[in-house]
Amino acid sequence: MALDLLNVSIGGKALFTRAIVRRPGQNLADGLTTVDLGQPDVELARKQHTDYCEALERCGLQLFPLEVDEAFPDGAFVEDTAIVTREFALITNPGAASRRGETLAISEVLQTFYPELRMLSESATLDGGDVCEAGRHFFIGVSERTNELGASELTQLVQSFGYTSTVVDIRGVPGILHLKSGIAALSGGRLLVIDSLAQREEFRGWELLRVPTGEEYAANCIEVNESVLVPAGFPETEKIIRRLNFQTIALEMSEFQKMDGGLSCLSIRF
Ligand code: CIR
Repeated sequence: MALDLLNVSIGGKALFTRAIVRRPGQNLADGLTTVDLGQPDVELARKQHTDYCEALERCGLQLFPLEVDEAFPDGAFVEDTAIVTREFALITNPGAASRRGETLAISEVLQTFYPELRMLSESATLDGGDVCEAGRHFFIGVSERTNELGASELTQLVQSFGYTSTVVDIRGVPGILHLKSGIAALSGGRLLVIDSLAQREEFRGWELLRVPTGEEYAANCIEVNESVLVPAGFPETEKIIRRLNFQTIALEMSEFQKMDGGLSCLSIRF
């Protein structure tokens, strides 16, 4: 009998079974970035991406790799193009004009799993990096990429499926491109947060784990089934996560960090 891969859970926690990924193209360095860390080395980025994919496989995920498309230098950051839950898949309108066309390839894969793909209205923008799913709650960032209309349309969609949600305006928070550059949800109602978001009203009532100063990049980590993938080189944050009895997998991310990318943005997990 075929296993219903969209509905696997252990102890009530939904497990991911699949991930969509896309290797970085030769022109990765032509992508958008706000940081000044130098040009990425494409061969090293590809090695780091291979290690990332292997880690997802070790966590039990089946990979669905998209073809590299040199028309989209930011194409490896697939997370921004769709919001996928057990109940629905929404194709986003990425906030950067150069990234708009990335959604086509994602739609083609997702329509094989979801009979109907949800869409935003034309003037709504939304990047997946601004969407943080924490159990049955969504934090939705308004940022330089996600506009208020995008956040509001996603709010209506998630609420129609019984999720709760909070909009978090991160415009003006220094050093973060997306909401998930500064927070990560861990099971058990915990949020890993950078200092500049820790005092925000929107997170009251959640157990906050503060990312130590100097390790802010490590706020972008991802819980995948029994493990938490963390960027290598941020030992204090890794210790905080291990103390909660998670097993961690540390991955080198230097070349993606140069392009404003983190662990969450390299896959769509569902
Ligand atoms: C961009 O600026 O759009 C890409 N260079 C990086 C996107 C990172 N996405 C993410 O964190 N979700």
